Order: sequence, then structure tokens, then C-alpha cells
Amino acid sequence: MHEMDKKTFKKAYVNKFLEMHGIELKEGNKQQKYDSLASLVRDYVTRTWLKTNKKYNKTGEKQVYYFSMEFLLGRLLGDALLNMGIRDVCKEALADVNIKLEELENLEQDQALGNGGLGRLAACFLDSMASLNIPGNGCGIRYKHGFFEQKIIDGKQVEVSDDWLKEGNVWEKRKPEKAEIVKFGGEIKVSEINGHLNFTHINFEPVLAVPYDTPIVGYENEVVNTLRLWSAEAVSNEFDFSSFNRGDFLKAIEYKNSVESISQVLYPEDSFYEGKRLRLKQQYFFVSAGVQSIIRHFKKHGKDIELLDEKMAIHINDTHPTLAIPELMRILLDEEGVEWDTAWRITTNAISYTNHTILAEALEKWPVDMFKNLLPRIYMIVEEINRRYCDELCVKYPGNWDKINRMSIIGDNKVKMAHLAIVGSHSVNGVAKLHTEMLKKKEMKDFYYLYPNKFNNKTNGITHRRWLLKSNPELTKLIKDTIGDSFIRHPIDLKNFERYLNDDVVLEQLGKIKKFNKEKLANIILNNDNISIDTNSIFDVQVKRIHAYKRQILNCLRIMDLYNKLIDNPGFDIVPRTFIFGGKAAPGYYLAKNTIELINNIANKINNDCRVNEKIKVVFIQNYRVSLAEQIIPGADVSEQISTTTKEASGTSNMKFMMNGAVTVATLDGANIEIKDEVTDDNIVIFGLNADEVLNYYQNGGYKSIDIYNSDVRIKRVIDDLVNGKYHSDKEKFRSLYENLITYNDEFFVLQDFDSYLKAQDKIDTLYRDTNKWQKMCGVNIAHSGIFSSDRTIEEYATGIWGSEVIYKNL
Ligand code: 26Q
Repeated sequence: MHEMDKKTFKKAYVNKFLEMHGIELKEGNKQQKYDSLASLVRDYVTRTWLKTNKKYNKTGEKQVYYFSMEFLLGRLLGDALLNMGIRDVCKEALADVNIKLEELENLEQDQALGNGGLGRLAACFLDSMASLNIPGNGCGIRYKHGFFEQKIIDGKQVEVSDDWLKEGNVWEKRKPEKAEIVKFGGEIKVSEINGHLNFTHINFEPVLAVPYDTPIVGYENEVVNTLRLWSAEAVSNEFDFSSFNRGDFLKAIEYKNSVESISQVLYPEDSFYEGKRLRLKQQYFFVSAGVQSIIRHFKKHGKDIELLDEKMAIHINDTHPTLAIPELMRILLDEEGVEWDTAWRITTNAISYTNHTILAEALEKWPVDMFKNLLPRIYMIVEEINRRYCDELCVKYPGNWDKINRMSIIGDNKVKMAHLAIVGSHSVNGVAKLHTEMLKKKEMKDFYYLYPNKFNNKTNGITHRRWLLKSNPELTKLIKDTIGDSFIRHPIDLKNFERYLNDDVVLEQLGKIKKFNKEKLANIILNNDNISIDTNSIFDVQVKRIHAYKRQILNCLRIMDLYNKLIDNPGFDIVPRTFIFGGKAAPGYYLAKNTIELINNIANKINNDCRVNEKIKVVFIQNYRVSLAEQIIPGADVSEQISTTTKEASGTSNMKFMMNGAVTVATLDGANIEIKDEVTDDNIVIFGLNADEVLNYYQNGGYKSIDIYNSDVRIKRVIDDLVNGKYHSDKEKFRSLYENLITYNDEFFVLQDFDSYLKAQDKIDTLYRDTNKWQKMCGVNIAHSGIFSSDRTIEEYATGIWGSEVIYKNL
């Protein structure tokens, strides 16, 4: 938006307010002020949105559809203002009428339709696609209830349902005229007409999929793309589905409830698969609606269906949307009358797949009976895909039944979604170098030998617009003042900042900005969690989902050890530290919940012990979410990335922290490896087992946590402290954590890495004392973070997988 000035904006805003609320601005409350600001900005966005859609229709550019069960967008107002290029104008205009823009921005409910990394990645990708002029669409589910709100009560996590739509959502546009029907259950009638088999679906349960579109604003480039989320509704009575329910009142209500449950709630489990029928229903629901609407749109422009794969690409975010493969086949075969081989060519050319995890417990394998029963026609198609594919395997590996069985799509009475995704797509990628190598050499080895060309790496990224420009305006200003603003469009240019790191004035500025952000964070912690912290202490932060493999427990044990040391030796000299945790546990994940309770009890004990609480404090910030992350990350000195090596596919918060000038303490896992390669060993602190050592233990055994427990008095003491009542009046409280580490032999090598982790933390202490050196390290991290912009990642997807034309019209 070019023509906007302060005066125009102010006038428009005052008018909008009056029009919406029928009172004068000064009489309105904050919520009303937010509502009218958001509506006004939405109106501006809508104009560009229309233009973009017109342009796409005219040019017929290849469209990318990013299919994902999760989109973790967070708040949209600030982002939209920033990307429209009117955030400053808006801020000044509001200041004129005594309104603080940030205050209004903070009223917006997070759109939390995702669990964590995978969902946030999808959101960053949408932002980058729009900003790089790529015709990219999101496709997902409009959950009525997003990721739950977390309250901490008596140290325990309590889940409160997320009711994000209760005040309405100005960003979405319901499009009832674009609804699709999705069919569940029933039977398939096969008939032969003119030598052609016909498949008719009868007695199915119809579900109306209604799309809600949200604009995705590109950065100052006059592009607004679309995120389309589907909501499940009962089909109206006029819909003729033969004998279905007609006239039966109770059945009709049952039907309505059953339908509406589909888009009711986001499953709050990440990295853990449970064969829930409703989850499968969710998956087919949005995938079927999405594919149908893509084809309807394509045909509206009168194009030859056999050219479909030239005009669109579908990307599936993990295996969750894998049913896009048989669904596209179904439409091509049954509705468009395309022959199998052609349909298969179109489908595999169109589809590409990203794997986000190697945790065995996260692999989706659906029971055949459930699958068949819910999706009878789709099952037939999957069977046929499997039959043809197994025929090929038989030719390739004659007589090797073991291998063929292992690699099959259907086997052991399960449909293996990862296998279907690999076979039915032309590209399979991991999300960081190590992760991709492990897919190729271990997890998906057989498939890599079969299809070596399908496999490729796309290291994750984050949008620097939200995670630097918007979340850290002070740092952004310093960078602009030194190296200019080319880094905004070319984040790799952040490298130029390194030249300024010998300038003491710049380093001092960096220090001041960090201090400022720490003060803001300290205030938030005081307000939200009622704990006051020392902004001269090191802010040492671990925020992410609570999970055994991410090893929050390792962090806990070293704090417990440090506490012991400070008590034993009151003169023990350390730089004061504040240990900050945040993150949600899956509601059914006992160990993770127990970990949260442990952190809170350690906090309680330490923060109330006047012998140490000048030196250390522990905080668990409740309800970690995107909007909180934006406030926490700029205030962090130390970024904890301490997963058991090989377990974290990539990690993305690691990138956000470095971009905001934190120093990382990390294992050589996921993208930490690439971060280290960027900043060199001097500017990151690495510890712990490497990948080969971990894999060797898993393969050959030989790890005995009890031996470490018995040989290291520090470890013995902190482990015993878990069950001796020190941190809870109920001695048994943390028994499960203890058992895991000792009785069950510590699957994630916490005790093994303990000593080297402590040394890493000692190193941080030493480094931090040399202020100049420390600030330089922070600066190097910022300067080398450009490569982790999702713009780089998306460019790689666009050119390497989707075949989109990448055009930089705004160069
Ligand atoms: C599957 C089946 C049934 C119910 C839930 C699920 C499910 C839901 C969410 C499985 C996995 C997830 C989320 C996984 C995830 O967030 N993975 C993370 O993806 C990031 C982006 O690539 C990586 O950076 C992280 O390393 C990875 O853990």
C-alpha cells in the first residue's frame, strides 16, 4: 500500500469505529477499538486479495497447495500491518488519538490451530510463499477449538478448552457457495458399462465441507494469498441422499452431532499416533474437500484434466494428509474417466511429501477394518496401488518376501501411511541434513534404494518478518542503522552485520537492546506468573513442547545440582541465572505432565530459599504459545536445544533464538548442526553424544544408566532428590521420572550427557563474564541467521520440488 498516510489512516479509522459501534472513539473500550482496527485493516487487505486472485486467474500460474492438519498462525493484525507496509503509519495515527497500537494488538486471540513445530512451520511457509510471489495456498481444518489453554494450578498443568472464535474472527471469510460434499461409510456398487468398470458409492454419510478463507499478506508486494480451512456441517434436508435418515428426528440429531464433531477440536498429541477413527475422519474430510475444490477450480478455467499436474502441486505436511493421493486418484478415475496409468502419472507428479519425525511411535498405521469401513472406495484404490506396487517389488526383489512384506503399503492388517506417501509422490524430504540422512540411510533405507531420486533435504526455516522485524523492532532498527535494509528482502544480507562486531558502540547497543527486551520479559513474567526476576542474571530459556526426547529433565537435573552446590558452598561463584521454561504436555502424556510439576516444584523450592534466590531463580511461564514466544525469545540470553541426538528432526525455535541474538547450548541434533556450521564452534556451545554414538547404543546396547548413577555422586544425589521428598511432600510424586531414568535405563541418555551438559553450562558462565566477547557471539549468531529464513527454504521447495516459477518482481 503506497498511498496511505497518517491523516488518511486516522480518518478511516475514526469512521470505521463510528460505523461499527455507533459511538465516538473516545467512548469506546479497548476491545471495540481493536475490532474496528482489525476490520479496517482487513478491508485494506481484501482489496489486494481480490487483485491477487484476479491476477492468478489471468496468468494461470502453477498453484501450490500446502495441505496440513495444522496451521499455527498466532496473531494476524501486527503481521498484516507489517506486511502491508502500514504498521508505522498506523502506529502514529493511533498515537494521535491516544491509543497504543501494541495494546490493541495484544487483545487478539492467538489462532492456535496447531501443536508446535509442524504447525508453526506451515504458518511460516505461507508467509514466505506470499512474500516471494509464489501462488501458494494453505488447506486445512477450521477447528472450533484449537490447542488447549494451559493453566498451572498447584504446580500442575490444567487444560482449558480454547474458545478462539467466541469474539468472532475478522480475518476469515465464510464461502458457503464453495462448499463440497465428503462421503463417509456406505458401500461401493461396481457395474460394467461398455467394458468400463463403474463405481457407485451408496448409503454413505454425507458431510458438507464449508470453506473459510483467511488472507495471507505478502511483504510489501501487493500479493495476498489464501489459507482455506474447512468446517464440517450437516447437509441440509433438501440434499437427496436416497433413504438417508429422512424423517427420523433422533437420527437426524445424531447425524448432525456426528458431522459436527469432525472439525470440533485439534488433537493435542504431537509425535504420538493413536488409531482414533475421528482423526482418520478429520484427515479424509479436509483432504477430500481440498482436492475436490482444486479440481473444480481447475475445470472452471476449462483446462484439459491431463495437464493438471502442470498447473498445480500438492504438498503434504507429514503423513497426515496422505489420503490426498488416493483421493486424487479417485476423482481422476471415477469422476473424470481418466485411465489408471495416466491418473497415476498425474497424481505422483502433483504430490510431494515432507517427513517430520523418525520417532517410531509417531508413525501412522491405520487398522484395515477401520479404514475400509470408513472409506470403502478409497480403500479399494489403496489396495490397487499396493497391488501394482508389490508387483514391481516382486520383479525387483524376486522371492524376497521379507523385504516385500516390510515395504508394502498394506500389511499386518494396517495401512502404512508413510509408505503410501513415499510411493504416491515424486519427492520425499526431511527437514534438516542429519534428519534426511537418517531417513535415507536408516528409517527409509529400502525406499531410498528403490527411489534414490525422490529423496532430498529441505532444512527448515522461520519467517524473519514475524520473528525479527515484528518481534524485535529495537534490534531491527540497529541492524538497519548499520547495514541498511536490504536484509529485509534478502535475509542472507544479515551477514553484513558481522563487519560491525568489532565496533564497541554497536556491541554496546546490542547489549542495551537485549537488556531492554529482558526487562519487557521480566514484566510479563511478573504479571502472568507473579515472579520477579533479576534482569542482570542470565536468561536461560527452554520453551517447547514437553517431551522426554527434548529432555527438559536434563535441564531440571542440572538446576538441582547447581542448587546443591550453592547450598554446600555459599561462596560458590556463579553469574546469577534465571531458568525459564515454557511448554505444553499432551493431556494423556503422564511423564510430560510429571515433568511440568517437577519444574514448578523446583521453582517453588528455589525461589523461596533466601540462601540462593539472589543467584538463581526458576520460572515456568504458563500457556506458552506463538504470541508469548514472540515476547520471550528476544529476551533470551541462552537458548536450550538439548534433545537426545537423532531425535529432533530439525527444531525451529533454535533458529528464532539465534536470530534474536541468543547463544545456543545444543546437542548436535537436527538443525543445530547447521547452526553450528554457520556460526562455527566459537559461537555455540555443543555437548553430548553424537549421532553415531547414540545409534550405536540403540543398535548394540551397552548403555547402563545405573552405572553412571553409581559412579557419579552429583548424579546419584539429584536422582535421589527426585524421590526423597526434597521437592514434594509426597515422596512418590516424581517416581515415574526416577523409574524412567534408573529402572528403565534412561532411553534418552540423560545421565550419559549430564556431565558434558554441566561443562557446557560452566562454559556459558565463563563466556558471559566477558561482556564484549559475549555480545560479539550474540552478534555472530544474528549475522548468520539469514540462511534460516523460511524464504530460503521456500525458494528451495519452489525450485526443487514444486516447479513454481520464482519471480522476484520487487527486486
Ligand atoms: C499424528 C497422528 C495422530 C495424532 C497426532 C499426530 C501428530 C500431530 C502432530 C503427529 C505429529 C505432530 C507434530 C509433529 C511436529 O511438530 N514435529 C516437529 O516438526 C518440526 C517442523 O519440521 C521440526 O522442527 C521438529 O523437530 C519436529 O519435532
